[in-house]
Amino acid sequence: MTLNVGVIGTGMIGQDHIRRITHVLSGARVAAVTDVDLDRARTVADDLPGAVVHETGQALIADAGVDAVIVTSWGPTHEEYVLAGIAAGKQVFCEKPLATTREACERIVDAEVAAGRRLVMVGFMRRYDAQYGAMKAAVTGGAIGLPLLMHAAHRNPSVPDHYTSDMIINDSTVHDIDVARWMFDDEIAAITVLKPRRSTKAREGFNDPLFVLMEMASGVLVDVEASVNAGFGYDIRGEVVCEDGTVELSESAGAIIKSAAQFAGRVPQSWPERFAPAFDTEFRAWIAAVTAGGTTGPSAWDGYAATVACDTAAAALHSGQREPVVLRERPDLYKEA
Ligand code: NAD
Ligand code: ISE
Repeated sequence: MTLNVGVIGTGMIGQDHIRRITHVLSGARVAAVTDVDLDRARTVADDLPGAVVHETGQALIADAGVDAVIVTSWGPTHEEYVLAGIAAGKQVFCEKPLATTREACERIVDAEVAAGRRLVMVGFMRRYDAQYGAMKAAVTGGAIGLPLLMHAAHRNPSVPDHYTSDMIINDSTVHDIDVARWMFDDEIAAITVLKPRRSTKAREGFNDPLFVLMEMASGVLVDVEASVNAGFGYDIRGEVVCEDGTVELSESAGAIIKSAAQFAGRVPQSWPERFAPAFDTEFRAWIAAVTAGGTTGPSAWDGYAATVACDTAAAALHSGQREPVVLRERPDLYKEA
């Protein structure tokens, strides 16, 4: 069976997901697309045999020829499309963030709980990265003892001029927040954000880098250096310190060359380069789960918890204080079996 998917938002990542579904993976085809910029949607559809262009996301979701929906539009539009997908009883893959406010995420969680089954997967693709997977296996395997700390860095080479300090948190660090919750199977209890010396590459008033300190409910501490003007590349670091050992993300997915008393390897230059295999694995898992009649991976609860943590981190950035993360009670639908 081929799964017919509709894609809402044919910008950068929408086009990349369309490419992987069309040319890399099997089991699904892009049957419909839409974008508020209809010319862009039409241009993308030109390369997709048989794909319909809809004038709105709502029309795409209502299309009987669309079995499942991928939401890759601008973050503030996600809520509307995810809710419409749930109302139509269709499986939805939503790129991060699930929604941009706590209240919007709660409306999605409430709608899914009322539907009585999971219909939403959120695009936290690091959970599908081979290195993070190996790290989690080492942490949960027990051979290196109880986890105590995690050190992480999320370095972007550069960002557009409109980027703000809050976006370092809710656009970038949101992935580290999800990794922390997933790695330790725990919620974040409190967040403090410190402002190191400002990079001279950051414009006036823009705090870059940030140092985000998360306290997990278990007491594990997770620190993240989040920076967006690293220049040299897209550098994702992570090390979990346990009682009897440590586990660290590899230096490079490629070869390390030793020559003339030096060693060198490639630093990825972008998130699509660093995480391409993870995105492929993520979509392979989603297509298989939806074809089998369900979903998988990061849930609407995970999307909600990440958005609340981002709001809390932004509050901590502005208050300079340690801020508690306050979540509502987790519905049974999201309790692990
Ligand atoms: P983009 O600006 O390149 O594309 C967004 C598209 O959405 C544009 O084509 C825009 O016209 C369209 N759009 C805006 N409002 C719309 C509406 N109401 N209805 C339909 N289409 C609408 O942005 P992007 O970089 O592709 O990011 C899209 C989403 O993917 C964001 O939520 C972003 O956070 C997420 N993202 C995730 C990752 C990741 O690593 N998982 C990486 C990049 C982006
Ligand atoms: C981008 O939107 C992503 O989600 C990337 O994974 C992240 O590393 C980058 O900082 C964001 O801008």
